[in-house]
Amino acid sequence: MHSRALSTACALLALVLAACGGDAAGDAREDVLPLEPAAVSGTAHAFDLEPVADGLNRPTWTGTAPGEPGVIWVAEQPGRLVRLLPDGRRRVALDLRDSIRTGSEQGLLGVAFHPDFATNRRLYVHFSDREGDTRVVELRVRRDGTVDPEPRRELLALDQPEENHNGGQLAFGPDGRLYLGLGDGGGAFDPRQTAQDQDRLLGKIVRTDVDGATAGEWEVVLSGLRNPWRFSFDFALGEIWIGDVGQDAYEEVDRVLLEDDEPPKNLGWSAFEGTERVQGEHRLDQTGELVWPVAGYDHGDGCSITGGVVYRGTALPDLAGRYVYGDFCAGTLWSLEPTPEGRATDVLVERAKVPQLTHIGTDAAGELLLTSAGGTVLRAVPVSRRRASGR
Ligand SMILES: [Ca+2]
Repeated sequence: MHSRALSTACALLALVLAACGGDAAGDAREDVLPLEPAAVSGTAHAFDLEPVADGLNRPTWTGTAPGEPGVIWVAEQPGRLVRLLPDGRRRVALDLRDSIRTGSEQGLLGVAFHPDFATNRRLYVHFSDREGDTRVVELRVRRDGTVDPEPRRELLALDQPEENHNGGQLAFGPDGRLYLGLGDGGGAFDPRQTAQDQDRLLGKIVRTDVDGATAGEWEVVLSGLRNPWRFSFDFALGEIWIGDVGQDAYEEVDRVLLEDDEPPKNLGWSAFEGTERVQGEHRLDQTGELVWPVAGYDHGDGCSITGGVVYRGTALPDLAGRYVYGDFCAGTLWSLEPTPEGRATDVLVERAKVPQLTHIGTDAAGELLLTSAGGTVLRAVPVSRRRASGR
């Protein structure tokens, strides 16, 4: 009786252990039920689009510098930074074309101004060098608005094994650190298994303290990313929103609370694409909490997500507090409502479209600026009363 009870207990324990994972490294969360991403619940017409500039050469990013609200900066993929002045003129502020290789996913990919730019004039750029490897450098903007092309500092030089999945976004977080999104190194299905490897920067969101003694040392903040082309911070809630570009099936919106006292959270790739287990030998690292996408769409609705921003402007009341994102291929734009539980609901398809959408940013007032690789920058503006009423 006693021994039967013991053997039953052992059998149960064996089952539990089996469920906990086959090997010592463990796949302890293999059987965890994914949280389902929010699905589209309707359509909306929260804004129209108005041209800001056209004729640009494959623009990848648009933004403004602290202390200079009237000037819009645009990054062109082949390596120029262009300033759009309030009077309509445009000026080339920086030309790195001789230092950059441009491919479908290579080139000038990210730009960030130091939070104290108004006084220190420091600018950071992320690009693919002539060998196609990742570089992040610090530059200085002169008083006349041009940029000294000679880097003050190089903050990152990282080998890129393939042309694709170089990440892109460069942005300062609520903690004043400089954050960078890096893809898994490219190819298909993360062939080098980098995204789950905590010892590599590829397939991660990483950060460095540009103002400290450790500038240029990059710390992994989030792991398990495939190609975080665009991400942004919601400073109001201390969260990061990421558009992680999918493989064959699913484009992800990821929403993560930044918690410095926790190990880097794990967004799942390449063990998971969306909520689906990737077939084959794709290890899931056990270090950090596994985070499921809060929304997304399959390849019937697009092919490559462009992560956006939580709207904190004032001109578009229907978008207040909502996260806006889109798809590069379909040009579709969506918005969703963040829930207090850290998830998402009320996903709406917008009427406006931006084909070849590379970036959704904001101007100094928090209003949306949308960038198309086709050469245009657009502003989201209130729906005109005439059109809204159908007259
Ligand atoms: Ca994921």
